[in-house]
Amino acid sequence: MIDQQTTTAKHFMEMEDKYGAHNYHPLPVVLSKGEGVYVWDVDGKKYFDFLSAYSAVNQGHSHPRIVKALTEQAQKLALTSRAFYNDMLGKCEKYMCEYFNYDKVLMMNTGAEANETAIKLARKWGYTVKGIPSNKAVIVAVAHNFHGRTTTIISASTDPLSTTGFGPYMPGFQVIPYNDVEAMEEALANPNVCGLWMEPIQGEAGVMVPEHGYLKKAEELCKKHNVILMMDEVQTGVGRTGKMLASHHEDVHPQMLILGKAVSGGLYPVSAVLTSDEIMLTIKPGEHGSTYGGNPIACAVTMEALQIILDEKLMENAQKLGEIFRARMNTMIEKTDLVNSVRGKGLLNAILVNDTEDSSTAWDMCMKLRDNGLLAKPTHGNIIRFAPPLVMNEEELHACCDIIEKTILNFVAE
Ligand code: IF1
Repeated sequence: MIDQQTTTAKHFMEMEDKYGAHNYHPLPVVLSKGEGVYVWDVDGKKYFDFLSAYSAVNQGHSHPRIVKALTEQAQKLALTSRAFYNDMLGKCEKYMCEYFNYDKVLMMNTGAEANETAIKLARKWGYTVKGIPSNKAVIVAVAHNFHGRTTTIISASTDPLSTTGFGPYMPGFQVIPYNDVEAMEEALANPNVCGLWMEPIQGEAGVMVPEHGYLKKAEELCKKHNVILMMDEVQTGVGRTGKMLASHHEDVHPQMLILGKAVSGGLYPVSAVLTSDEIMLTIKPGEHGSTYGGNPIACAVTMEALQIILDEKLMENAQKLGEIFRARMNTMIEKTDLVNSVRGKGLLNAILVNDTEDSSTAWDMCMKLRDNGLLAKPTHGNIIRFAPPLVMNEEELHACCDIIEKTILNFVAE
């Protein structure tokens, strides 16, 4: 089938190909406008966004309240660095600590930086409070994790795509199987372990939801062995799974919470680590920082983005629409053998395509979805992640399910 891309779109794709790093393989669509649950391409075609920039746009594209907060602050005071105080950081720190119920917050910019900060805090606490011998601290990670792309973070990765060709790797990480309590109990008994580092639902791994009770067991074992539970909620947090945090599905309050993406509603890069005084105060002045971390614009945007989650009841909406979505997908799955299953919580879901990981079936399905007005992208080979903005309404969700059902049921593997 002749690709529907026009010369305009091809022009933009060719520029990226010629002048940009080839570190992504984007779906061939060139976007130029976003509003709420919709994006438009350069030819004016409208799409439902079913990826939400990997769950950074929970509040919808260019939410007017966040745009207003960003532009007003930008016209007042954008960046002071932390060399001086300003009238926004303390306000935002107070807001976030009360919002998530922690003593202190350290603001950074990207999810990777927040995870790097979490590693440094856990190690520092391990040495100065738990009494682990110098340079012997171990952080336990779980297989198929994704926490970012830095050389330290990938040192705990089990994904060859993340690790191959980027060694030598940072020592001090032990990887155990995900969703395996026995392996966890054994690993945490090591007195040199300072942290257990995980996602409550593994996004990149293909929306892997652990069995109920796994997170609560992790919290209990961390308390038993005096280990910090470092919960990466960069992708699952801020209402995405139908609760403020995915941890809340098991009433878990992680000792250390790692946030990013939707904490700033897709308008500005903001990330954060929240934890107790005992842990946070192990880092002293001059031992960690960032030029842009917690700048006035970041603060204005973050407070507005988080308030919107509450004001527009986006957690509740994600819970309700997620149940409808999975029910619709299960009805579709009964009519085809092209898709095996649907899984997820709230509006973080994925379908498992009935083909091998290295097949192009999931990709080809996403291309047809694009033609039919819905944008999504496979994670690993045969898994398609579906994660629309949480501002979607029921009518729009059913329209999206109609598109997905029509596309899948008419799909002919090429
Ligand atoms: C890419 C994945 C998703 C994350 C969790 C930390 C980070 C991420 C749980 C780092 C970032 C993004 C990064 C982006 C694609 C996307 C992604 F496929 F990479 F894994 F969503 F699943 N913790 N995830 O999901 O945050 O530094 O990017 O701000 O790197 O390709 P970041």
